[in-house]
Amino acid sequence: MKTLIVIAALALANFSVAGKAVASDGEALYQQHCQSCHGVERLGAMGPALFPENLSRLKQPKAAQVIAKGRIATQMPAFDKILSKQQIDTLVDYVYSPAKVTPTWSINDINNSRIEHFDQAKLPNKPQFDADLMNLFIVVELGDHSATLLNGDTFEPITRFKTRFALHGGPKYSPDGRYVYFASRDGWISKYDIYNMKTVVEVRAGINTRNLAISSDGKYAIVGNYLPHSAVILDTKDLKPIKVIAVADKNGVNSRVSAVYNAPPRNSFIVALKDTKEVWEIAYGDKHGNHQPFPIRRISTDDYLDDFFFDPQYSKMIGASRSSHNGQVINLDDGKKIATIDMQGMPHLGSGITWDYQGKQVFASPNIKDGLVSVIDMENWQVIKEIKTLGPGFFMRSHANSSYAWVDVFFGPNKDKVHIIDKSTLKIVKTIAPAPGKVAAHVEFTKDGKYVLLSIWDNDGALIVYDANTLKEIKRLPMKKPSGKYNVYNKTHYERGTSH
Ligand code: DHE
Repeated sequence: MKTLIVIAALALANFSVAGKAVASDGEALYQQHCQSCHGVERLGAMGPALFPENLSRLKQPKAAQVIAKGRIATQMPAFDKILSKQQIDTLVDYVYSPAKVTPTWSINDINNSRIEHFDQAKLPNKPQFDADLMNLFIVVELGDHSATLLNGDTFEPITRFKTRFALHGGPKYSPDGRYVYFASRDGWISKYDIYNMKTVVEVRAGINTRNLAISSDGKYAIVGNYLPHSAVILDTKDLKPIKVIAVADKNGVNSRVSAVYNAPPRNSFIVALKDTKEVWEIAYGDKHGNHQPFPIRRISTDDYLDDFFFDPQYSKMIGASRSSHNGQVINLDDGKKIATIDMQGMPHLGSGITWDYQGKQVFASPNIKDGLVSVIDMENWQVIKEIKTLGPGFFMRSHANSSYAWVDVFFGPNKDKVHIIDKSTLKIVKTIAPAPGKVAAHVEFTKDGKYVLLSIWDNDGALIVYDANTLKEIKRLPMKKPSGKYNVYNKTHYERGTSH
């Protein structure tokens, strides 16, 4: 814990937030209990930034409840055994009080933060190791903020390297698979050259960042931020900022960015806004090859949308608010809502996958509140089946060449279990518990779909390789809290069974 605090403090030390806050009970409590995750000066680190501007959708009594009971599907623990009701209320008052000076992070700050570790022009254009470049994996290890480059044929690590503190969201590959781009929760974007096994350039694109996406031509990255309320477009060559877009709805009400996505057939980025009922589409190229100036198309939505899924053609977007039981289906071409999906609990659409079932395309999503997987017909948007699981799940995966979909039970007493679902019967055919008592979560398939890699999400954890047909364990590699793993081919080819 102490190390975390020091790293977070170092990482956040050079911000333009003035002065030391006057010592108060609230601040003292914050320093003692919250700072290691929510950052120095409330700027966010592993947890989000805590300012009134970032808490507009959370009423104060609800915030007190979150502190007392923890927050579902996050790393936020319950404090009701440690803090009294009065202390919790004092903390709530503190995080809803304005910052002494509003934190800013301008295009100049972004530019000045750039670190060129290597002259990219001088690096060889050939891989410095022997492997199928399309069947490599990057495995993120949260335990010591590292990543492993793994050979997907031999399951041998090729190299292991340090990442920034607290990566979040999937790292994104360049279309040729040579580069991988990482985003950390505290705003750092790192470009890693897989051929040369080197982090070549880094830039800090925000103070509290959600994730990044890469354009289909590989030329641009977009970064979505909670703080400041901005979306930043970077040139992937050198990570220089091209444009910083201040995010506000058509009435000027500003908003955090929940997440950014690439929509390949549309040559555009989709930007999900957290605090307004709008989704944006930002074109990065037209049919004439023109790429600037990134025009914003506003799509109005009926509700706030926290979580998203796109159909494989990127013509429809399914969005859900964490506070409602409905999913909205929006036609991206005309921006109109075409259906409402009645869904139980809190579906985790971001982890949804699609496959063909009885001649139609279905979409399936785990649920972060209830123990179920919803399977939805993508023609009429009706729920075909709710598959009961042993508890709420976070991630779901499959592959076109596999008969099975894998879903974890991330939360609750069965967090060590993973279900394997037969895609043709929609029934659970096997439940495994590879490391009893430890969270088992997040799978990814090899390029050919023949093997499955699963994380034991623990500091004394492992990456386990399974035969995707026999479901037998093949290999176990010790790792430090491995979280996501990302196959170059599946990601760059937008395989239907994985996240994009
Ligand atoms: Fe994630 C992806 C949002 C908490 C691990 N998470 C994503 C994405 C979004 C998202 C929008 C897709 C972006 C992408 O991949 O580019 N996550 C959220 C939340 O809103 C939530 C619930 C609260 C928060 O703290 O932000 C949340 N996420 C978590 C965690 O607590 C997890 C388990 C641990 C961690 O790292 O913080 C976690 N999220 C992940 C991972 C991915 C991810 C490993 C990439 C999944 C993939 O396979 O692509």
